[in-house]
Amino acid sequence: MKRRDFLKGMLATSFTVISSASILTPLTALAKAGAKNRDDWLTTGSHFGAFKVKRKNGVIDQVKPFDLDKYPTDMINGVRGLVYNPSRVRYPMVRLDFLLKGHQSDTTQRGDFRFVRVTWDKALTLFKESLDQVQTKYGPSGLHAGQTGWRATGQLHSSTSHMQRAVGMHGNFVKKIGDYSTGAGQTILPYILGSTEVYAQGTSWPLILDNANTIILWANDPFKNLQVGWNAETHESYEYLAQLKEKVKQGKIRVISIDPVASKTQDYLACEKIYINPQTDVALMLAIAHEFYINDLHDKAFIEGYSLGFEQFVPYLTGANDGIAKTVEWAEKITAVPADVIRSLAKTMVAGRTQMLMGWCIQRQQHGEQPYWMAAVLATMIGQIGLPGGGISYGHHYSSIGVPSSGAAAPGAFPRNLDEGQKPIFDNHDFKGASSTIPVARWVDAILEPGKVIDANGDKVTYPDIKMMVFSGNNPWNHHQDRNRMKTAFQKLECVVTVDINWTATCRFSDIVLPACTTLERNDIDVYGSYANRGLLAMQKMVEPLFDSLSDYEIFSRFARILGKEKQYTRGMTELDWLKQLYDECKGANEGKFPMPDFEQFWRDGYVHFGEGELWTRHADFREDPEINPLGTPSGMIEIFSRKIDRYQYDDCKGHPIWMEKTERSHGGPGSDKHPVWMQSCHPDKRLHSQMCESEQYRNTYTVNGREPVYLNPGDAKQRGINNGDIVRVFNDRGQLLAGAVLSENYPKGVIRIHEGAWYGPVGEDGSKEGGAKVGALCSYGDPNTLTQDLGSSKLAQACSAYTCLVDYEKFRGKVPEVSSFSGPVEVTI
Ligand SMILES: Nc1nc2c(c(=O)[nH]1)N[C@H]1C(S)=C(S)[C@@H](COP(=O)(O)OP(=O)(O)OC[C@H]3O[C@@H](n4cnc5c(=O)[nH]c(N)nc54)[C@H](O)[C@@H]3O)O[C@H]1N2
Ligand SMILES: Nc1nc2c(c(=O)[nH]1)N[C@H]1C(S)=C(S)[C@@H](COP(=O)(O)OP(=O)(O)OC[C@H]3O[C@@H](n4cnc5c(=O)[nH]c(N)nc54)[C@H](O)[C@@H]3O)O[C@H]1N2
Ligand SMILES: [Mo]
Repeated sequence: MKRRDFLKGMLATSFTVISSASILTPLTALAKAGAKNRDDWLTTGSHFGAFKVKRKNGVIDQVKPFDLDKYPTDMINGVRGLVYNPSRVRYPMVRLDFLLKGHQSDTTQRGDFRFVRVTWDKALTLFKESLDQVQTKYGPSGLHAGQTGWRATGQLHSSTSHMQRAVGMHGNFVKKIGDYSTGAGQTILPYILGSTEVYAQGTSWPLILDNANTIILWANDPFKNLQVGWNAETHESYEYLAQLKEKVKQGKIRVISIDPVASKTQDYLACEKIYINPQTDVALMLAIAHEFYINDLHDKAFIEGYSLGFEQFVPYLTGANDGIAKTVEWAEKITAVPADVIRSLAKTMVAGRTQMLMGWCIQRQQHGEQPYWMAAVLATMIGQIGLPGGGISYGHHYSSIGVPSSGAAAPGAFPRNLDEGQKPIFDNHDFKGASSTIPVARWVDAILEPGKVIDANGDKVTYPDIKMMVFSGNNPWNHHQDRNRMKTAFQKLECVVTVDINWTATCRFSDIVLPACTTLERNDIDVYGSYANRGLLAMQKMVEPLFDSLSDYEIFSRFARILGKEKQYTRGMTELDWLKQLYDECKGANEGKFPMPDFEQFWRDGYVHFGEGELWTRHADFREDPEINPLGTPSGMIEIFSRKIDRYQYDDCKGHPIWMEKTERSHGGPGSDKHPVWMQSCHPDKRLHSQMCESEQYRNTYTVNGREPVYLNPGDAKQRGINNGDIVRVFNDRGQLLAGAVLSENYPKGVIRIHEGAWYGPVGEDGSKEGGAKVGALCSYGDPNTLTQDLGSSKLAQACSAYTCLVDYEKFRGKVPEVSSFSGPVEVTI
């Protein structure tokens, strides 16, 4: 849309623009809004860690780590800014044209950021009426409320559960399967190793440290990624990483990191590194397997006793069936790992006890199933699966996996589904032939191509015709790929509702925006220590909800009241009733094993500690007796060849792992003649996805010229005339963004990094927020998903492939627009 058309649109209705600058109230004024007077230290928890807070004059003043957290993350310095920041949603708001025309609104205006403040009653009534329209006109296949995400910690206020229970009381809706994190991995591994593996507890760190001779960190940066956890973190893994660092120093354990970039973990451990061309790991793995095979280094007894299908795989390895032997020389050409290095790596891996620790990033790419499968084949050939300090793990970089679990029962949560016997108002299960569940990363495809039939994990999925979406506790305009494609898709939606704390880009592209409060503005409980399940934490309310924001429980209790179902929704219980009940149930389940005081005592103490856990080796039982303790695969064995997958007859996921070229690959691969640079959008060092980006002062500690950093190879940057601190335009045929240059030798030639979670802030050619609605608009802050590819990993998992992405970049020489991401909407009145 041209600026002129905008003005025309603006003249068509009469409203006033309230300066968007008015959103930027001074911090102290914000802080005082709705604060209460209690000045003692209180406990609470977050993905960033458990911590304590002291208030002064009813305002959050100081934050310090929880007593038991010996390795707090730097991000704790950003916690205060989660509450007090200019990006908060202050009031329920409705997009201008939606308020005027409802489901007949001009959806090309969606994203122009013009919103009108309304009351809670008005907003929730509009929400309900929209659901009525969609259920009446289209039925449940017209509504998708199934996306999930990283919400905040807390078992009671878990926001997606509230939204889904309440919306579920109105009617049925489309849901998702899988997640963005491990979509390819969690789909392939049940066929190979019998469970998702990615979310399973792993071999205890002390056993790894005592028994491993070599640790392979494959696409893995635990030192960065263990800073956050699914529950309230207490960072116990860092104690083990410190011990590992010492062992590396003493030469007792070799750690070899295989990664295209120099990671934070490499730097911390001072370990060995092998550079590999991005997206080529399967070729390296095949060459290692080939090396094992031709030198007779593989464990034939283990392969024979614990796996199936090696003999179908060997002809591919040797080239007997395709004419290409997967030799070290063959792999060197693809991976840039020298043949000698591969030979010596293969020898090292069978020389002693070798623990492979896989990161998740290499399965968020096209054919992401293959490296995970092939890594399992390598571990099988080495023959150490089930031994302490040997075998393979797919999770030691995540949420304290590998820290021995206490074994205590964890608390339950607020129910996501309807209670037994409850029925929705629109009790309709007719999805009109479409699937009621779709792969998590394929919803934008569905909006664009309703009715299309795709393959997914041995089944057919028929895309529903989605007309309305509801989001809470997730940020799809962060997590999904290819912004401009999303924009086109969103123009097809009649209504989008988002519940969030902040004016994220998802709110910007919504019609109804409802303000939730932060965890610090409500009471809750959660586990601390994530997978270690070390204890139970009281998450004590620090201040009253700011502005018009409400807790998720309160928002959806009010919504249920409008549906005439408040009692059904709340079961007649208050926030405190629920907390007490969740606590008492947990206490009951732990009776006699893990003593817990009564609720009041627990609340005063701030936590209850469950104690240490027992050491454990993954797959030890299977190793001990594969017949009594079979894996969950069809055969009960490790499946090097999967008959089941083979029968699907997919061209992009065959019966055994193979190397396949990507649609986009740097270093001479497809597409690199046009856009030569691989962009990795790894998980941020200073955020949890998009969360914490709103924490303004903390963000200012790492931004460059107010933009998200783009990490560049110094040689590549110099060739383009770029210096540290310059504003860079990164682009491809899918989109364009601005980011701030950081030159670093950690990034090799042809590789750049922009961390995911950078807030999307599109602006028009005139730099206006309104112009951000246009397809192709420039992102003023640096969201890498402006550039990524929206492509299923394969017909098997259909998972997110964000890392199959080529770009180019140049010094930005135009008029630099203001960052539009953080200052909220253009508030208008009618
Ligand atoms: N390019 C690229 N894209 C990626 C990835 C990548 O590596 N590269 N990684 C993918 C992965 S692994 C993941 S897990 C996803 C993450 O994607 P998401 O889980 O969607 O990301 P978050 O930023 O954590 O979004 C959580 C949202 O919930 C809101 N929220 C927090 N607490 C509350 C609450 O109490 N109530 C309500 N109502 N809302 C709340 C936050 O403000 C935030 O907007 O991103 C995926 N996308
Ligand atoms: N600080 C912080 N920690 C987090 C999160 C966060 O947002 N912030 N998010 C959490 C979540 S939801 C998830 S899913 C996990 C994500 O965990 P991962 O997906 O494992 O994490 P990443 O840091 O994205 O990537 C890990 C490493 O993989 C490397 N890599 C990328 N592509 C390739 C490749 O083709 N080959 C090889 N060999 N290496 C490659 C990267 O250079 C990087 O060093 O992290 C969790 N931990
Ligand atoms: Mo994730």
